[in-house]
Amino acid sequence: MTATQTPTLVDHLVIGAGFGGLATAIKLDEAGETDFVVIEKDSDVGGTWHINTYPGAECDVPSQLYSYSFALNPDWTKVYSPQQEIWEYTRRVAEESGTLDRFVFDTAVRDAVWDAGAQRWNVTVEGPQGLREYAARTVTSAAGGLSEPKLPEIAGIESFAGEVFHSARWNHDVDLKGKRVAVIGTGASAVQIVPELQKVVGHLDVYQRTPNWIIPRNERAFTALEKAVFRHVPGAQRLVRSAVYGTLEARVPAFARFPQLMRAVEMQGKKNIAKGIEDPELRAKVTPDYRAGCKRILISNKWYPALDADNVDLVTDPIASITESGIVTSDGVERPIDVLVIATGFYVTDPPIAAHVTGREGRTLADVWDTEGMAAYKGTTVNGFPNLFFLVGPNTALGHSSIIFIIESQVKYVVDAVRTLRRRGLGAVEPTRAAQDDWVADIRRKMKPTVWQTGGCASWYLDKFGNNTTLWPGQTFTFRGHLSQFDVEKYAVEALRTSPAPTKIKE
Ligand code: N01
Repeated sequence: MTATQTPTLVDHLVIGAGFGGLATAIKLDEAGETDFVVIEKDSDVGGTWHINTYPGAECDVPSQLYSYSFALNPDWTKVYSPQQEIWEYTRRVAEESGTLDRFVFDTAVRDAVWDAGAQRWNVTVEGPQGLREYAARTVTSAAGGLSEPKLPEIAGIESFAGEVFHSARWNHDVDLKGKRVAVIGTGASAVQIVPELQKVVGHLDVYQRTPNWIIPRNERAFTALEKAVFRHVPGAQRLVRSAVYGTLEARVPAFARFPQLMRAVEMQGKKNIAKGIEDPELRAKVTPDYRAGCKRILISNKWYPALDADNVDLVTDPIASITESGIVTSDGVERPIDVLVIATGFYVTDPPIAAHVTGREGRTLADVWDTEGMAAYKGTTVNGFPNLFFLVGPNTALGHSSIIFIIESQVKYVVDAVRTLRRRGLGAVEPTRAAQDDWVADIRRKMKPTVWQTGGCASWYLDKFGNNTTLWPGQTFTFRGHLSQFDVEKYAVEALRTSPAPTKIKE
C-alpha cells in the first residue's frame, strides 16, 4: 500500500499514543530530538485507558505505581484507580508536555517498510484525509501489548442477531437494563464487568472455560490527609511509591523460583470463594486446579457474590455454537440471550502490528515471529529490523508489577539509541543475531522454573510453541539495569549515508 504524495521526512515516528508512545514523545522532546510524529488510530491519547470504557474498568496495579516517575500524580482518589481517572492523567501529562502538536489522531499505520538505501522507514498511514507517507529514521512501536481484541472462533457466531461487542470496544448505546445477557470469558476484564452487569440486567449467563485465582481487592479511597501529604510534603509520595514497589518486587521469588510458595495465594483465593459463594457446587466450579500465578492473579471482592446472585448462571459446559438467538453448549442446551459480551482477551503473542512491518530482508515481523516465536533483543530491538524499537515487546510484560516501570526503562534505552545514532553519525543499527539469540536463551533458562511457564495452565503468556514469550522472568530493576545504556557494541551498525532531515513537523 503506498500513498501518492511525497513522503514527509521526520527523524522519528512513534506508533501509538498510550503510556508508551506518550513517554517516548516526551523523552525524545526533552533530549532535543524534536522532529517526531506520533501516529494514533484512536481519537485521543491514553491507549488502553482511553479505549477500554467497559462498566467497572479499573486498574489492578496500585495507583502509586501507575504514573510516570517524572509526573507523579498526587490527585489519585483511590488505592486502585478507575479508568477515567487514569485516562485524564495521561491527557493532562500530554497537555503539559507541549508535545501534542506532533500527535496525529484517528490515523492508523498501514505499512512500515525499511528502505536500506535511504536508511529510513517508509511508513504509510491512513487517516481522515486518506493515505499519507512518512520517511522516518527510526520507528518506535508503542502499539500496546493488550490492544487488539481477539474474538473467539465459535461456530455460528456471525449469525447472532442481537447486539454483540468485545469488552474493549464497549457499545454504550446498548441499554442492558432488564436484558438477557451473556459474557464469554472470565479473565481480568470479565471479572470487573460481570458485577456491574449483574446489577442492571434481567439475567446474566457467564461462560467460564477456566476459573482464575481471585484474591480480595484491598480497595479504599485516599483520605484528605493522605492527599494533602502527597501534594505538599516533599518526597512523601515517592516514599510511599517506593514502599509499594518494594512490596511487589519482594513477591517475585515466589513466582520465579519457588512456585510452591504460591500456596499462600491459593489459600487467600479459597477464602475469597468461601466468603463470596454459599453454594458448594458453585464453589467447586470456580476453584482452579493449577498453581496460582500461572495465569494473572486477579483481585476482586465483587466477582464471587455476583456469580452467586439469583439472576446469574455460571455455565461451565463448553460452548458448541452460537445461533441467531442464543448460545448452545456441548450438552445440547440453548440459552437465549439479547446481548453478547465477548471478554476473550487480545492478540498477545502474535501482535497484529507485526504484520505491517517489513524489515531488511523483505520479511514481515509477523512472518519472522510466526516461524521462530516472538523474540527481541532486550525486548526492544529485532535482528533484521534496523532502527525499529518495540515498547512492551517480547518478554517485557509483568505478572506482578506496573508495566509503566518497564516502559520507562525501554524509553530511556530508545532515546539513548537515538542519541548514539546522532553522536556517532550512524544511519542504521540492528542487534546482531548472536546478541539476540543469547538474550532469548537466557530468558528461556530463567523462565523454566517460574510459575508463569510451568504452573500447569494455558495462559495468554504462552505462544503456540508453549514458550512464555510475553513476561519478564524476574524483578523489574534487573530489567532496568540491562537497559540502562544503549549497548551499541551488540549491534551491527552502518554509517549515515544521507544527512538527517531538518524538517520540523507541525501537524
Ligand atoms: O482477557 P484474558 P482479559 N471460548 O485473555 C476466555 C489486562 N487487563 O481481557 O482462561 C470460551 O485474560 C478465556 O478462557 P481461558 C490484564 O493483564 C487488566 O480479561 O483461556 N472462552 C479467559 O477466561 C489481563 O490479564 C485489567 O480458558 C474463551 C477469557 O476468555 C489482560 O488484560 C483489566 C475463549 C480471556 O481472558 C487480558 O484480560 C482488564 C473461547 N473461544 C484487562 N477464548 C486491569 O488492570 C478465550 N476465552 C484491571
